[in-house]
Amino acid sequence: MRVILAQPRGFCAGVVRAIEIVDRALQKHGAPVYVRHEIVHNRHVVENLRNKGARFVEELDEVPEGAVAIFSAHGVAKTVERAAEERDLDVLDATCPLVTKVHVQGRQYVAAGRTLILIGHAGHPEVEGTIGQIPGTVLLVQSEADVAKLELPLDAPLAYVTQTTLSVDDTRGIIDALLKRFSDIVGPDTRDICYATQNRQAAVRDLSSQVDVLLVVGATNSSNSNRLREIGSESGLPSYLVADGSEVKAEWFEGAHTVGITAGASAPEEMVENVIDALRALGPVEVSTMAGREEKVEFKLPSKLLQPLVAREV
Ligand code: 0CH
Ligand code: SF4
Repeated sequence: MRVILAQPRGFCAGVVRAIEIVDRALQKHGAPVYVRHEIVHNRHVVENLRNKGARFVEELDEVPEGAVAIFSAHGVAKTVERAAEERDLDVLDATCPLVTKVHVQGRQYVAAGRTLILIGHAGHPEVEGTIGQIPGTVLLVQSEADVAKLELPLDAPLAYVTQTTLSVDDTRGIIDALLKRFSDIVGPDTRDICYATQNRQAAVRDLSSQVDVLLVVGATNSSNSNRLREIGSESGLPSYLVADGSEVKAEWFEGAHTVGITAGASAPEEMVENVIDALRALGPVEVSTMAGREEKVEFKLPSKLLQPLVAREV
């Protein structure tokens, strides 16, 4: 069997930064440090940090007063920031700077007197965070059909922003529907969909034309990983989302000569290797990587973590 790896795949700059923040917080403060929500949507990443002393909670009332609390890469609402202040928590914010950029953009549109529409998936933590970062009403739109249901004057001053990990193609359709229906609407095109999401989607579309089966390494609650699997399916390929090699099933590869593998922005490369090992258990495998775009994006750590780390007394 031939295996072709997508390029780029796996960790993005926001995920690298978020994990580094938890690691450095543990080195600086010692265990435990508290992380609100999975730092990124990946069980292996979470388990690894838990073993080092991170404690994962869903809400801040589970964090003792005065403790170190880290916000996940997906961002949080203003109410969460305020709750952290009230509990006197030592906050480290691992919100991806590209998610924060959307928050800032949304607030600017509202300050300019526009009603804000957020294109995204209901219930996703990034969507809850973005809605909660904008003063006033934010209207959530999940599909082109939702655009038709918006009860707004057709000439109302509107603006839109998007979740960072959506399908570029679906979002384009929703934006076109908004521009067609409303006469005074502004927004950032599909550029709120971050560089990593866009690059991984473009690579997997390219890869889909070269393989018989597609495996996406990622978690079921990872938005960007699900979008990669959908692109495989839309290209007519049997496409499967797997957390690791233990979920790979032999029957998926009957009659297949070439398997494509990509990984969501929150999936560690070790899990890609683990999936390749699972394929090796089925028969000989020849692995190559497609030619693809090189990514050089890096984000700065919070200034609190930039001081050189001094060895802690034990
Ligand atoms: O794709 P989603 O947003 O579900 O998140 P993830 O899988 O944790 O990947 C990292 C992206 C975090 C925020 O953009
Ligand atoms: Fe940031 Fe994009 Fe990665 Fe999300 S997927 S953490 S927005 S770089």
